[in-house]
Amino acid sequence: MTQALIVIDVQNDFCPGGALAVPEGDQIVPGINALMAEYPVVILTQDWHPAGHSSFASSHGGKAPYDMTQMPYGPQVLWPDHCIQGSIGAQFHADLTTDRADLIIRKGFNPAIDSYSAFFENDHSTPTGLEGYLKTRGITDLTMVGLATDFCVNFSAVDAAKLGFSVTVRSDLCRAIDLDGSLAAARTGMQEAGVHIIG
Ligand code: VGL
Ligand code: ZN
Repeated sequence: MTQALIVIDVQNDFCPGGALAVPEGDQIVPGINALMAEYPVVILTQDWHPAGHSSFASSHGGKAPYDMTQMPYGPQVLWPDHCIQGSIGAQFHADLTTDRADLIIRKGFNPAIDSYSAFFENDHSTPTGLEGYLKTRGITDLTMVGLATDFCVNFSAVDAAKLGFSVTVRSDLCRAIDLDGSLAAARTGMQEAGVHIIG
């Protein structure tokens, strides 16, 4: 059994003051840094969108942030412009320890498809490559922390469980956006997928 800590999207735009700020998003940083010491493998993910990305409300005439739209792959929340490749907002929070990361996986770079999950784009079929990376390294157990509980952590945890990993989410080291009950739905979905939620 080999364990990895997956730190999801602890980036400036998801922290207070950022473009898509998650309440208290910055408060989890010290705890995540401390937790890294307990894992032999640490992986970071980074939301990484080109300007004009299809998940941005600004790319859809007449739509406002947090409206829904229909994409070829299903319903999609439209977001404020965030985590644009190379921007300050896309950088990791300045206090996050990044030195321990064996791998930084970027996602959401396909202009036409959002990617909440670290494993698959939102079409649920285009892989990011993370599954192969973990399996070829013999990693079987994943602990996930980061932002946001109800979107990228949720999608990553559920996909990982479906792929056969043992998955634990440390909810004390995550924070949520919570749109229209999305946090409660995410918790139920993760539990149904066999994800262990602790903290
Ligand atoms: C995320 C919305 C849009 C996340 C990323 O990291 O949870 N949420 N892009
Ligand atoms: Zn995004």
